[in-house]
Amino acid sequence: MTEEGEGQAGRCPVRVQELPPEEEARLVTLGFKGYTGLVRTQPGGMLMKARYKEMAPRFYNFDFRPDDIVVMTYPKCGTTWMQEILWGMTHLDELDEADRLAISNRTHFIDSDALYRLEDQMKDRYVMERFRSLCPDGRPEQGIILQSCRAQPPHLTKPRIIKTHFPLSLYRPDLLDRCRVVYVCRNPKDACVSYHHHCRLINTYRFEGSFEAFTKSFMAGDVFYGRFWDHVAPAWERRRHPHLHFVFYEDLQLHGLQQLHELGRFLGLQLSREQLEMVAKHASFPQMKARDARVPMVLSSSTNGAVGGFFRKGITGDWSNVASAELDALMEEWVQEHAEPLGIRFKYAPCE
Ligand code: PPS
Repeated sequence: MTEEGEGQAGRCPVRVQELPPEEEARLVTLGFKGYTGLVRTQPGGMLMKARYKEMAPRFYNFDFRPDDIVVMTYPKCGTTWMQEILWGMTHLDELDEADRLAISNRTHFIDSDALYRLEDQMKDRYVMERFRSLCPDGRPEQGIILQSCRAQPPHLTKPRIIKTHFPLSLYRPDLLDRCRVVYVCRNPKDACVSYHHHCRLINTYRFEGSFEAFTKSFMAGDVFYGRFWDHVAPAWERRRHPHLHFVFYEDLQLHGLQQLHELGRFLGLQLSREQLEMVAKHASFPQMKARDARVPMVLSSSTNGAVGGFFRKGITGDWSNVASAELDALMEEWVQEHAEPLGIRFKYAPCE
């Protein structure tokens, strides 16, 4: 099998094991109706679709380029917002293009090749057109997005903006020496509320249980991408690496322009205040939500429209609207147990 990054690629040490049928059945009973054919990784403890097993070496050894910008997040922590900010910063002269092409098609969500069924991916007209034109000899089963991303001509185009929810531990340890990574983190309470909504929305997960059952599964790492802390901790520990920029969703909301200024500096871009304001407006929640209504993102999996949309509320503190006092106490204990040793202090209110 040809692996990404041949030549310099190392052996892929990621171990991938099928979830025992009784464990899958337990999760289905809790309400995760779409949880069939799952695997768990070591390291990372990541829960994923079985397709990941054959693809793991391609992700691990993916050939990142020095000018790539990788957006890495645990799900629902502000990925799409950051994708739009980064795309805006690197396409200041062509922001209108966002009205023609959804953000999912202006960037590369490489996990898609493990997360979604091939037949669902092949229904996405834009994705397939891009794949056929960039990779005329490509074989879809070897990863449509991975191959399209790899085939994007270097030097002729802007930097690739690559979205991934896979944690650092599932990539080669020298990832940060090879490209820049923007890591976005959100307080786990609001991330959990947002993830609950997402799992009801997307049919890959098809969650039909209670919020309480979801929250307990979230804390146990029995949701796609596994435990929140296994994802956040490795990035947090490397936050001083010159190629890693660690951002909190809440800070983006509270100190938007300051955060964009620091992000621009990290990327080596000289952006004026007017340009930063332009990007902030371009990536604001109302603009992104309205744009999505005109040019919808294709999520490569059918959605349950009755549940609402992807751009839900975009606020900090929604947890307090939905969690009972008992559930909050449970979550708070769990947060303190893990956040304190790391020295992370999360913000839970819109104006802390
Ligand atoms: S995903 O599916 O994991 O890629 O989702 P992700 O993009 O990480 O997170 C989705 C949540 O981010 C909110 N969002 C925003 N908040 C503020 N400003 C902007 N521009 C913005 N864009 C997206 C989105 O509404 C989801 O949060 P919730 O709390 O569900 O509204």
